[in-house]
Amino acid sequence: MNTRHTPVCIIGAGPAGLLLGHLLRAEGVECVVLEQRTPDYVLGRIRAGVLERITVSLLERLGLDQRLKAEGLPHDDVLLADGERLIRIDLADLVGQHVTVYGQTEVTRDLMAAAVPRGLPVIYGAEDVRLHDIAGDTPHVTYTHEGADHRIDARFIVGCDGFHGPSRRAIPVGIGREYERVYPFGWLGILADVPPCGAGLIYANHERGFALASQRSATRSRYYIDVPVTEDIANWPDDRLWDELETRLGPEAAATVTRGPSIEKSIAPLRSYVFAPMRHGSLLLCGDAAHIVPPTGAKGLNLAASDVYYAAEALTAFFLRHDNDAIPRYSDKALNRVWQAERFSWSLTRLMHRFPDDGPFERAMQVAELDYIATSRAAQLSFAEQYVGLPV
Ligand code: RFL
Ligand code: PHB
Repeated sequence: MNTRHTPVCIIGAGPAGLLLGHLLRAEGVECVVLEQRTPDYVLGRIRAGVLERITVSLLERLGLDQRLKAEGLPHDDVLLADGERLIRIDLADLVGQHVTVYGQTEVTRDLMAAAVPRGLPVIYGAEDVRLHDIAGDTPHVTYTHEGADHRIDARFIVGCDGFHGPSRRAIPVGIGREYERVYPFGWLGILADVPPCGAGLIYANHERGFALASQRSATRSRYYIDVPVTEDIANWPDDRLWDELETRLGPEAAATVTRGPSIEKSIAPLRSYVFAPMRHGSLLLCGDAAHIVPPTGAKGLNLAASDVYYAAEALTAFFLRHDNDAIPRYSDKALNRVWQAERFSWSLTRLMHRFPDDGPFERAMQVAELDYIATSRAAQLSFAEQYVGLPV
């Protein structure tokens, strides 16, 4: 068994794990990141696209924002379509902020490229990662790598290993509580190298279902529609998907859609989930390891970034200022923002999707809420404040 010691062992090299690793390294706190997959596999996952201020500011703070500044697309507004009209929420006018469209893949690529130059050790292909003795002050992690057994002794372990990783599961049953809502549909996404729809970011609630128009760059589009969670992707050849998207987005937006062959197409189930508390003993959880939001509010990656902000703050207070109170405060601070984002994502999902069990009353509630948003500056302000992200 090869054993090494490090103050912080981070499990998972997705955006949360890499961002935390860089923030700790920048403060001089040593850490090691363990990732079960290969770099190519991690970069192959097409996920988030909309960055809030907190995510952008952490990349700025690390000086890893050159490509983001050059290629990220600031969006001053977001649109809600209800089959008849386009309701424009002017983020810049309402709250003086914008969101930035820059793919999660690109964020991860930038963080990955800086790891070696900045001395952040990331071990890819770490198999059978297990957490031990997390309740006390001397936890350790075991794993195998290229056939050999390894052990890392750490003062803290941070679980950034996503919803299916081993960290959250290492917490004994009965210590935490799970809050969950599973939705009866998934999002069928398509990525295509065609110019994006001219109207910008549009969330549409059409009688045939939900649609979202987004983008990755001036030449790459990302669209979604909702489908039953049991749907087989083989039923959705590109032409059928483009037809359905155009119908659901409505004629005004559809007129600016450019079609093209898909370069990626997949179905993602929708779920709301929170595990609380987000710390047990020497284990802290960050990002999807602790919570999932439906993608409707574009909050998942941004919540991972705010968790990491709080975790880095607590860990640096512990190691650099010998402040023993910061770690116990981590979970409450992080959860405060998590619950706000959970509520927003859940309510936007409720507003913009046709649920199979909904009747005329539920539909009337959607129409009333969309009318309120369309006509009230106060309603738009509330939406905008949450869409650009509440302060950390
Ligand atoms: P990740 O990205 O899942 O990374 C976890 C990492 O841990 C590794 N891992 C392990 N490593 C070692 N040992 C093990 N046993 C391990 N098990 C797992 C994994 O291989 C992986 O590398 O979690 P992280 O870092 O917390 O990041 C969270 C985000 O990825 C996620 O919240 C977002 O993608 C959600 N999301 C969106 N978020 C936004 O903020 N804005 C968006 O516009 C947005 N759109 C989306 C989304 C998610 C989607 N899907 C597919 C769920 C759109 C979609 C369709
Ligand atoms: C995306 O571009 O992938 C995207 C945009 C907005 C969302 C979710 C995903 O709410």
